[in-house]
Amino acid sequence: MMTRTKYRPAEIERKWQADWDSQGIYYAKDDAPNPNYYNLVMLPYPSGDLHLGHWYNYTGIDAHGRFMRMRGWNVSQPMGFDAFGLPAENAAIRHNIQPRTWTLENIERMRVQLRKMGACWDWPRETVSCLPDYYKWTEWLFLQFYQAGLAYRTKAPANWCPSCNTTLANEQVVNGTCERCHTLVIRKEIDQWLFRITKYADELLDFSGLNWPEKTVTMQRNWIGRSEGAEIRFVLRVEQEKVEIPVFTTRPDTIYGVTFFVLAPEHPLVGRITTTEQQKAVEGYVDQARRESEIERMSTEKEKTGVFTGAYVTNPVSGEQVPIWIADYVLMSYGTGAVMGVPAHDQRDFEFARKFGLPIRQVINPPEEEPSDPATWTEAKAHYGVMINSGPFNGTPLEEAIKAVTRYCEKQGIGKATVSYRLRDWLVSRQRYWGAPIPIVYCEKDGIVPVPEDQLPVLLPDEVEFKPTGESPLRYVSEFLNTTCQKCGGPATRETDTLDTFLCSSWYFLRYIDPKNDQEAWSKEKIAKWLPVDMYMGGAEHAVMHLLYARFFVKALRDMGLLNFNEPFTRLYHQGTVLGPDGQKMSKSRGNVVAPDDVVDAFGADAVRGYLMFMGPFDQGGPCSIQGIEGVSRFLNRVWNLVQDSAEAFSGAAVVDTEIGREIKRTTHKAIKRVTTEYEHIRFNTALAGMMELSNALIKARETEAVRTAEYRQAIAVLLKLLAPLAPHITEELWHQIGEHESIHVQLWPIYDEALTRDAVVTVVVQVNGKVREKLEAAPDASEEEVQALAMASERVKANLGGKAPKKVIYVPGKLINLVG
Ligand code: ANZ
Repeated sequence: MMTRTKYRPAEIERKWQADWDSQGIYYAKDDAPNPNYYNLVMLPYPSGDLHLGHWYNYTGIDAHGRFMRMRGWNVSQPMGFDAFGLPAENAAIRHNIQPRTWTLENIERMRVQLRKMGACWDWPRETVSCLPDYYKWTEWLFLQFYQAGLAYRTKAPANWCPSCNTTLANEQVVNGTCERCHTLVIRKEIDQWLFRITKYADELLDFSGLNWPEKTVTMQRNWIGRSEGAEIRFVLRVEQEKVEIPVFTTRPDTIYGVTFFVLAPEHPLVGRITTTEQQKAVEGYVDQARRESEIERMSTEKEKTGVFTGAYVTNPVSGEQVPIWIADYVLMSYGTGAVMGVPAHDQRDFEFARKFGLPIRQVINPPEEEPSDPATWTEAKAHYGVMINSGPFNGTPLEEAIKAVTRYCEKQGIGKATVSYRLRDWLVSRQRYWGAPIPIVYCEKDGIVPVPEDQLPVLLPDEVEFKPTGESPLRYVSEFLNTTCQKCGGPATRETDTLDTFLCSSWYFLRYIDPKNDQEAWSKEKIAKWLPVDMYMGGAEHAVMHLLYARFFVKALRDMGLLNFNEPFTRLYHQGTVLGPDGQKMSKSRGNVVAPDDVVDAFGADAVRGYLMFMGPFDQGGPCSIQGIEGVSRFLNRVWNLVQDSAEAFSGAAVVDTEIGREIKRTTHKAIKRVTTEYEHIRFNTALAGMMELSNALIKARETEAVRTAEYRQAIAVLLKLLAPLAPHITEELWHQIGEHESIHVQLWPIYDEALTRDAVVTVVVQVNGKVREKLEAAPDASEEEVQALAMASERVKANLGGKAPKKVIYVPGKLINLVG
């Protein structure tokens, strides 16, 4: 006989966490007999504290991982730290602490917090990107990209944050400002390293076979921004010399509507073509444009600005001369940096022409419309249509127009069909200390020389001084900087920029599979056992950067022969966002932060986990409420008491084969079916609702004879198993209390009998002309036709109807059928 004890989460949670750790039940073997399931969550940055958002994300992956384990998969759910990056360096500048010390201390604190969640982390696979045994291979990968021609160095304009004193990737510029400090980003030309992601633009647009949120796929598509169109060369003479300026256009069919021409202010020809009279105005404008970010320049809200260069260019198709302007709405980084201005059919050009009094000429007539005077228009007509005012092309129908003009240009040798992408090459160098060193040296004689692989890693020196100079602090560490050239033995200097942390996080999921390998980055055989990742969970904010880079990495490494699959993440899931109790984003300044440590201390990890998953649909998130946590905590207490009070069920002989037992069995199987389906679809909230229903039914049954049936026993065991993925500690404890010796987390998921999930049969009374003649059993949802057929099968009923079909049938579903003869 068990004596009833109180549910004390703190005690049992600590106890079971230690037990699981010591047995290593969550450490996946590579050669388990059951199939492998790679259950991955985006690794955290070691900021020092797990917040409730982390808990939300990690409980979701953990509940899913545990569910899959119990369904027979060999699940690996690794954890690690994306440990290079700016905050550590900023802390170093602010508090005079070595970034490594700051980072490793934070990691230690977070490991403790991660253990408190009771998640099934596969700890032996842990990787920390700032440690030499990891970044050695980041460096090695850089060299592989370099040798494959996918890493190159060039002088190019970079987004530059004047406050952080560093370059930023396009993705790190938010509304024209630095994503970290919100300072306005400017553009600056410096030598930098880039990865040729654009080579994979087309393949990255192919998402076939991936189970990814549609929204993320769309965001990646837009980010890559593939446009089909044509490049057409306009011509001008500069001091007798013929100069050709290509434009990229998606609408060659509008070529007769070109009334002006626009160059990006940074276009290399601007200086050459500008007339003396216009020089001052042009220089002033160029200067001003340099201070603006690309995002600002592209804004559709911004009033159009621009300056006439004094030069004219010839439209190679119509032969017409049009003025050349410069304007900031044309970007140097897209297409060719030059645009043919068609104000009648392009909104930006329309606004520009209106602002500067340039002519607007309609050359496309949308279907079912009459041409009209552009002076009366309030906006451009961007639709496709029949070509008009277009010389020999007049009347070309909409379907033909683009092709016809493109073909003409190709024949004349003045242009060609082409594809343009928004995607730019990935800028990977940072003028920072706290990142993986770029394994390159510069020699006066031999130029760029890669560090030989057997000399990796290039170690980050510990002794550095942090000054926000805009240059990497490594530049001032002479022992690091000065080295010898591997080719000529002469003096050389090391690259002092370090790698963007997005590079470290583009391959960590490969290293998890073989984290201790000191001979190679990974063993291909081991990788083949686990990858691609079966489930990847993380925030939707990573839709373009991390998730695109990781896909690029896998494709590039495949082409280098280092991997043999095409996509890193087969299934992607974005959890929602947990908000403060006031429905606002949690922030210290709002004072609405719910700290996981506090609520875990008060209610236990299981209640917090359960609550987070019960709060609402997992992909939506929502406001967090303490009352909500209390509610789930009460539920767990009810389960605790239910199991403890069921002692009788687990002692003595069970009563078998009673109606009451069968009823419990049906309830149980229905619950298994419902909860299983909900878990399969990552609907933890409704899964938990199903468990609550089952526990309520069992609480009721406890008051009856049912408590002594074998089915009741089974039902309790089932309830614990269903709950185990969400509340791993309490279920483990109760599982042992009911006499089991092996962990509940290595048990198999309960299976249900479909037949038992249907409701029991009901008894239907059969009347003939109002008199009871028969009773029959039918499914409660049986239709009138089915019940009538069953009734007519009875000899008694047939006899009472005189062998005829009834004239009229009255059916009360599940209860009575009256056949009137
Ligand atoms: C003439 C034209 C007529 C255009 C028309 C559009 C409509 P997407 O679809 O985004 O690829 N463009 C080309 N290069 C540009 C640059 N560097 N900066 C700003 N705009 C640029 O856009 C392609 C269109 O954007 C091109 O087609 C060009 O304007 C403009 F009725 O050419 B179009």
